[in-house]
Amino acid sequence: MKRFAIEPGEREQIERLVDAVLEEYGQWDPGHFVAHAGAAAESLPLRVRQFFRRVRAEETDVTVVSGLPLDTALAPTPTGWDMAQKHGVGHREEVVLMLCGAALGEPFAWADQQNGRIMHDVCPAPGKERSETSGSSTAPLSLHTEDAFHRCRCDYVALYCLRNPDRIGTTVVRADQLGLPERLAGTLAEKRFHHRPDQSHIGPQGHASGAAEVDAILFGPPEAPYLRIDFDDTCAADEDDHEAAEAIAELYTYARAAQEKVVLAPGDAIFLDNYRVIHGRDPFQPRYDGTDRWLKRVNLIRDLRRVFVATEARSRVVV
Ligand SMILES: O=C(O)CCC(=O)C(=O)O
Ligand SMILES: [Fe+2]
Repeated sequence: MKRFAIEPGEREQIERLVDAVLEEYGQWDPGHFVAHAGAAAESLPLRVRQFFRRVRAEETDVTVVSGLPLDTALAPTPTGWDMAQKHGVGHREEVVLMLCGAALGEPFAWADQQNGRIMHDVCPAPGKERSETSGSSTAPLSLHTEDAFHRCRCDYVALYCLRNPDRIGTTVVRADQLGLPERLAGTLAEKRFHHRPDQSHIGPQGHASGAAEVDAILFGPPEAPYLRIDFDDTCAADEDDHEAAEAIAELYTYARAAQEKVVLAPGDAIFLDNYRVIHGRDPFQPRYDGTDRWLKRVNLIRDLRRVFVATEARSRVVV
């Protein structure tokens, strides 16, 4: 886990960069700007760019950057991502997250998530309180790696906090901290698990992008392991495989024991390595009065070609 504080001079430089981006690209459209974001991110302060290079090289599991610029005239929190899309709110913060994200990876999106938008809004939505989507509130968002079911799942989830008045925690479990016994790690490393799509990818017709995969939960370098798991949607591939089902339950116990909490403050951005960290969110009571918790979110992948190969198109939107 690494923390990085933006200094006042750096914040001013970033604010000027946001002004320049908004001026140069006219009507703000993240879907259009994204192709230019990597080049624009070269104008972030040098210390910031160097920091993100180190995060990438060292595979830092959890990174929190604080003191990023926030608009003093920030709009009220929308009641759900669809309202955010309709009213187009938090543009300056979208530029900030797009630039920081592009300093770490390549932003991309999902056709069936938030209408294919590249920049998501994470805020409570009426009727979604107990859903397994980012619009939930009174039910906790249970532990998951993002889009665990898909081979194109992101390398990083980037979240930028605009409001968090009740100091609601983002929960994180770092793979390095799990301390799994060898026997359990061995079972989890076998391809005995079905990674099913989560609710956020299932539309009214029950469609989900990409076939669900049968794979391991634990993989990669044993000294710094990778994982893919969604405790709501990962199950034993064979329903008679009780050992696999038991291994998921055991992993959950270890995950809960290793769980940490990061409370994001306005102006904080968190970058979760989606191969090294399981995450979720504590429950809270929504108010729907414009003051609710509100994050911007973007998915980042290290190599855009993984997306091009999966979609068979030079597109940043996975269909
Ligand atoms: O709201 C949070 O802190 C985390 C939400 C989440 O899991 C996500 O947006 O991917
Ligand atoms: Fe998530």
